[in-house]
Amino acid sequence: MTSNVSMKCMKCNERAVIRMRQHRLALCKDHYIEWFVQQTQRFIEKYHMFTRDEKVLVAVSGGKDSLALWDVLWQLGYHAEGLYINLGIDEGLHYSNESERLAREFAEQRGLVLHVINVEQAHGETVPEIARRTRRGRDKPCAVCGLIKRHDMNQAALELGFNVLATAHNLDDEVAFLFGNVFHWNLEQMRRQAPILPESPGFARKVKPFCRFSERETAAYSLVRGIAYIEDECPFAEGSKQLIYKDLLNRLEEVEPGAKLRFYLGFIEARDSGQLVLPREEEVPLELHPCPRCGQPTTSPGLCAYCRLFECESLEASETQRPSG
Ligand code: Q46
Ligand code: ZN
Ligand code: ZN
Repeated sequence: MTSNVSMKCMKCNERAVIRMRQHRLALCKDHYIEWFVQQTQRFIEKYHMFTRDEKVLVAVSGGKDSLALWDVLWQLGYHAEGLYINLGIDEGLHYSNESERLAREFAEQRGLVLHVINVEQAHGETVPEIARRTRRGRDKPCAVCGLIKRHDMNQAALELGFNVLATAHNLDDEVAFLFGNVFHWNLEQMRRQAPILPESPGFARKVKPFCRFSERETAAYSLVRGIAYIEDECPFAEGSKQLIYKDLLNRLEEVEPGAKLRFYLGFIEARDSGQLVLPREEEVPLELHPCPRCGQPTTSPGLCAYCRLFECESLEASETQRPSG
């Protein structure tokens, strides 16, 4: 959004509400909504994410990106239902309960179906409580939280009969993730990072229809559509490496508009065309078998990392499930 009141929409000459330097485009409210919805449809088709015959489960956090994604898919006429996972992060801020309230309100206003998983009701402990029992989660619950979310989202998609799981990762998320992977030479993660991860036995297809929109663009869409979303960040996000990378990349974008999009698309193109060669799946064999407790595929010889979280008091949640990317 911009405070430049004299700027005009390039389609109708009305007052523009946003100027996107990287696209050389300024648009009024109505034309911005139209552009944003059409672009999403273009990305869905370009990356063969899903068709109108498929049911899509949208992972909803109550934040601007995920509610915007659900709103756009609803406007485009897709069969999209929501999934909210209440993590029990309520210390001080009532973050989880407030975001659940906003997700429910959004769904009710549009007559949409929202599925809710409550971690504390399911396991008798909140995510921060579960994390505190593990070595990796003692200081910060994010690794354990990510493991729980990935597991629950995939399981819910399969059990509810959805073969497509949509998340609202935006360009800023993707570029920060890519930057971190390059910085640490995490080739395995670089191989998997993509707008779409095809389904495989035991795993739903994962798609990211907003991967080419900047955070500023998704925020502007939510604002002009009047979507009520949780504005607070999760309290545990503070000081994360992802936020530091985002800050660095935003500074770069200021002096070089379009740098983030070029970095992301350049990587995807170089990898997918074979110019950039990363280890292929066959060279990194992963023997998957169903977890005896939850049935989800795992590389672990016994219970999967998720089920081991609930086994005993001090287990380390090693990463044995396929990362969601
Ligand atoms: S919700 Fe969970 Fe995030 Fe909060 S505890 Fe960390 S991983 S920051 S996306
Ligand atoms: Zn206009
Ligand atoms: Zn399991």
